[in-house]
Amino acid sequence: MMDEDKAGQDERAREILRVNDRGGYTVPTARLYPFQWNWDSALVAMGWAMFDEARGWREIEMLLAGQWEDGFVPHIVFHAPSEDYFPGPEVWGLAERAPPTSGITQPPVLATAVRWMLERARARAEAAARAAAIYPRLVASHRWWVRARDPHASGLVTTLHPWETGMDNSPAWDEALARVPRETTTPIVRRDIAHVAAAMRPRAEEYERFIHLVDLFRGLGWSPEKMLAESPFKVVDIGTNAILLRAERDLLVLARRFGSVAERAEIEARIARQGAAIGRLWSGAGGIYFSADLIANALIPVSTSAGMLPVFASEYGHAAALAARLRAWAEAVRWLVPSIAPDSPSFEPQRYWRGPVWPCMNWMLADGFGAAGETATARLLAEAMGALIRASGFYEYFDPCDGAGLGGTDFSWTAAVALLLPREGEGDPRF
Ligand code: 9WN
Repeated sequence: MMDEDKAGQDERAREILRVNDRGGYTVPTARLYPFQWNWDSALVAMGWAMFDEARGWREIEMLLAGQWEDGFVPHIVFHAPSEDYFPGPEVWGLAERAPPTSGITQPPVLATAVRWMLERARARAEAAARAAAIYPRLVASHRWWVRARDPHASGLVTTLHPWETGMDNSPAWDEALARVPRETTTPIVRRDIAHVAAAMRPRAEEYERFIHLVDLFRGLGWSPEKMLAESPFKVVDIGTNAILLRAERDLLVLARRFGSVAERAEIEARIARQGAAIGRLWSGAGGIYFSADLIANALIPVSTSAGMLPVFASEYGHAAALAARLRAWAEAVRWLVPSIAPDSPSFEPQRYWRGPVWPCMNWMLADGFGAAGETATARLLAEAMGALIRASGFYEYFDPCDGAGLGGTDFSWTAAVALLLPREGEGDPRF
């Protein structure tokens, strides 16, 4: 990308973040998503930090205002009421919390964002003070993951709702989700399809099963033990596990500065366990990592972009094979990285997590491949993102075949990723 293009794109990206700012937190996009989302905010905080470091820290502090006493970080924090989204706070039965939150989580990118912001800070003293205050919250959050979702210390955490993966209607969840009944006690009032074409969103049947799970967990009082015991949807998501492992490695760096010897030992032990366990998800001949279905007790043989995320976790043993896989995908689609293998029978280039390119994935995979020494692949992913935004705008996701912008417009994490993209000739595709 030429420097002038990049400068213009950056200016527009900054404007989008300012417009989506609701006073200390950033909505992913107006109307479609009118609250603060967990993994969006981690990316958005880094985007803000590129031009307003204090505002970047604020984003994270606001998300953590929704953290529960046991360390859990919810997937949505409902700072202010809105009629534009379903399910709102009353459906979660958590409207009495201050601030109200959802009762499920999302992939934990937060520690990675905090380390990133601390290491690049120009206002070093302020960054150190704010990171020091945030650090114990991250420790509590990572302890929650293991206590609530891996109580037998297998090294892999369990996900109990497709929304927790952030890749809601991925074909990887089809079989596991089919076991979840469609009946709900909460009437379903889809607001999303008033904002975005239904063909770009999950189907009615998926929403019924999503809400069935919310009804069930609400009835269990959001008890982590009961949810883990009773959920009819239980998967080991390769995406969440890779992101958590990366977050643990970043937390360890923070712990060297802000933590105790005991905390460092605790984090190191988790990294050793998780690093060994993630290898069990390698598909072998498939040339990619898979998620696992804990109820069927089997790997899920669906190739998704999440299956490459171990490179983001600094697991480089299969980096060359994963890069080769991406190159094979690039023969079938114009733009990387599609959310599932384009030769899969489930591939739908415009439907949400069943085919489109998502900016958050390009960012994580470009970072991972760059660090793995797969520089050409990393550059390809970064360049695809810049070109898609330039051609179509700051959309939520993009059609990998023709580059069309899809879903929400003026999207916050798309703007953040644009700001994080390297300039032409900067050479280093690691963000
Ligand atoms: C449910 C906010 C979120 C992202 C997710 C994306 C989508 C929500 C929805 O939007 O999910 O959490 O209502 O569809 O799938 O990754 O965090 O941008």
